Order: sequence, then C-alpha cells, then structure tokens
Amino acid sequence: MVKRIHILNGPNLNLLGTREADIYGTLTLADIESLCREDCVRLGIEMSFAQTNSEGELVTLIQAAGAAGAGLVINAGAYTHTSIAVHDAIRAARVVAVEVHLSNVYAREDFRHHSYISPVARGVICGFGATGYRLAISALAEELD
Ligand code: CA2
Repeated sequence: MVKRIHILNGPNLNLLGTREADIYGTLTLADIESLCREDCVRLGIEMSFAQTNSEGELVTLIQAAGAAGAGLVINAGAYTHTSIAVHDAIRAARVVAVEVHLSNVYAREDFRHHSYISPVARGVICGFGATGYRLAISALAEELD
C-alpha cells in the first residue's frame, strides 16, 4: 500500500526565515518543505505540504488527510493552544498524527504549555527546529507500516 503523509502548517509559519530567527531558525518554510520532500522521496512516501493562516482551512486540510488515508505531521502554530476545532478534526479524521513545534514550547510562556492537539496525537516533537519535521516523517514511516 502507498504511504502518504500530509504536512500541515498553521498561522504565521509562512513568515519563517524572515524574522524571529533566534526562536524559529533561519530556514524558510520552502526550505523545510524541500528537506521533507527529500526524506519522503528516499522513503517512498507520497507527501503533500501546506500552510494556512485560517483555522477553518486547517480543519478542511485535516479532513482531506483523513479522506486520503494519510499520516499527518502538524505544526498548528498558535492554534495548537486555542483550537478545539483542530482537536476535533484530528480525532474525527482518525489519522495518525505527529505534533511538531520548531521551538521548545515548554521553555517559553505558560500559555504555550497547553496543547489541544497532544491528546489526539500519536506523539509530539518540539525544540529541534526543522529537524523535528524530519523526525516526525521518520516516525510516521514506521507507524504506517
Ligand atoms: O514552535 C513552533 O513551531 C510554534 O508552533 C510556532 C508558533 C507558536 O505560536 C507556537 O507556540 C509554537 C508561531 C509561529 C509563528 O512563526 C513565526 C515565524 C517567523 C516570524 C514570526 C512568527
């Protein structure tokens, strides 16, 4: 069976590489997409990669991952800490999801310590920058076996 991974990015992640490099690193989102695509090609995984600033569109993209039978790598940005809609969408889609954050959210403000996604994720990776996406792909490649 073909393995598929949908990689979804939430609000403001389109700004990566332009500012706040001390927190989020110097890579752009396009750089991260290229790294992910290299890994997926090597592993024989079909990959899609998207970013949205809209909560509703993120829900629609999660539903699409479920319909495609794909694993999910999700960095929901600030919606991680606020969105019951994203939580419900992941649960309803019955996808295997890995929650990723570039920064170590537990070393930052208290409001970043709670995630609505973690309870519906298979696992969580944070603090390793772009490498976190690659670790998530590697983990999902085994989970989807
Ligand atoms: O560390 C992460 O990956 C976050 O998901 C990033 C979110 C933040 O709200 C989460 O708590 C942790 C914010 C993404 C904003 O990205 C920017 C990139 C460059 C400049 C400004 C914002």
